[in-house]
Amino acid sequence: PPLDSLINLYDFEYLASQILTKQAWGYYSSAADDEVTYRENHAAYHRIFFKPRILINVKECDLSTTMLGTKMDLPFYVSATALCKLGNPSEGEKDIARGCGMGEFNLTQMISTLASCSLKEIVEAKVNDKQTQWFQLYVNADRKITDNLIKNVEELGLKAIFVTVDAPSLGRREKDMKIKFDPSKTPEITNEDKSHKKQQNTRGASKALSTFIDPSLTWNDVIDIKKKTKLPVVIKGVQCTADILKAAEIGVDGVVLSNHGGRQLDFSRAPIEVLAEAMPILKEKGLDKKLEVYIDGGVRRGTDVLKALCLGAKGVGLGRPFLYANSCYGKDGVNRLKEMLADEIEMNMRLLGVTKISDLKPEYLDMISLHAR
Ligand code: FMN
Repeated sequence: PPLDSLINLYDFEYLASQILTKQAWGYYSSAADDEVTYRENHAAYHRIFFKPRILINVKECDLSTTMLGTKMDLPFYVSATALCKLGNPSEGEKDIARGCGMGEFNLTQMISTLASCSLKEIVEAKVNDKQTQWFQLYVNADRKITDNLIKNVEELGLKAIFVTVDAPSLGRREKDMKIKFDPSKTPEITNEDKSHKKQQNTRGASKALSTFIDPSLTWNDVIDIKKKTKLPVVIKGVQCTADILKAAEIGVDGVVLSNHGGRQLDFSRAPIEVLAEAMPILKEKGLDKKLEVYIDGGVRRGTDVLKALCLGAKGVGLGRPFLYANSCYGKDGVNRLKEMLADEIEMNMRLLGVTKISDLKPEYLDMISLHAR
């Protein structure tokens, strides 16, 4: 169908379910076990309501904000997803870079360690020099590989490192497991060694990728990474207040509240619930100024983004929606999805009676039902 006949993020998902290969759909859409957390990530947003203000001049509305010291046009970003070539075989992550830089707004792209284009290719695919890219780091058991990656990331001008910590082993993703992993049909991972290519006959792409990740990672490794780079370091995959406080203590620049889109521990709580619990505590301790809090998982509407921002998130990440848009329409799909979400955010900000991101506050929310799971 023509791209302009799609009107929301769910339309991309439905189309992807119809046209992607079984392997791509299985890997992209799957989540852990019974997928309870996957559903809850989005469902939790449905238990928060707004308290809009009236009779405010909302003619001019500004979506720009700052993340990790960089000015951003939009308060959301593309979160890291492995293997973008499964759905967009020729262009993969490069088309995400292009779509992010097209049109009125630049969007930030977080690039996965398990990307299927080389980091250099993805950086060179940017279409204007105001675009920001971040790097998502899986720490390899061989720390030399990790050190080289970090050096490469700095040289190529990426703006931050997000260390993923919620995947000491990969969750049980049964949709993906049902499809036998065929190395010859799977795009190369270009940033790392090629050990997954030797993995014959494993069940699913996830299982094959898991060889990259060091399960012995601890807080000390993150402290080491922080020492090794001048770039901001953010811990991705934090799931409770105690760990946010610990992250602040070791001096990282931020955390992403995330359960990996429900792909890891099933029955992890929705990140929006963790955010609602943690922010008042961080504010009370004055740590909200020291540490930026990001969130991802289940974000599918402009109103989801607004709720997270009201609760104090600095930025909101989306994974699958961009994979689907990129798989169905390449860079144009990525750009369209970005515009759709920007439009939804802008329109709903007006209806809420707010004209800039920094004015979004918990006072605009009714949280009474959040815990009524
Ligand atoms: N997170 C990482 O930190 N590194 C990855 O390589 C990575 N690959 C992913 C691959 C797929 C197919 C999906 C769906 C998610 C992946 N994630 C990865 C998690 C995303 O960064 C993000 O946390 C999650 O997708 C957010 O949930 P959403 O898909 O509901 O937006």
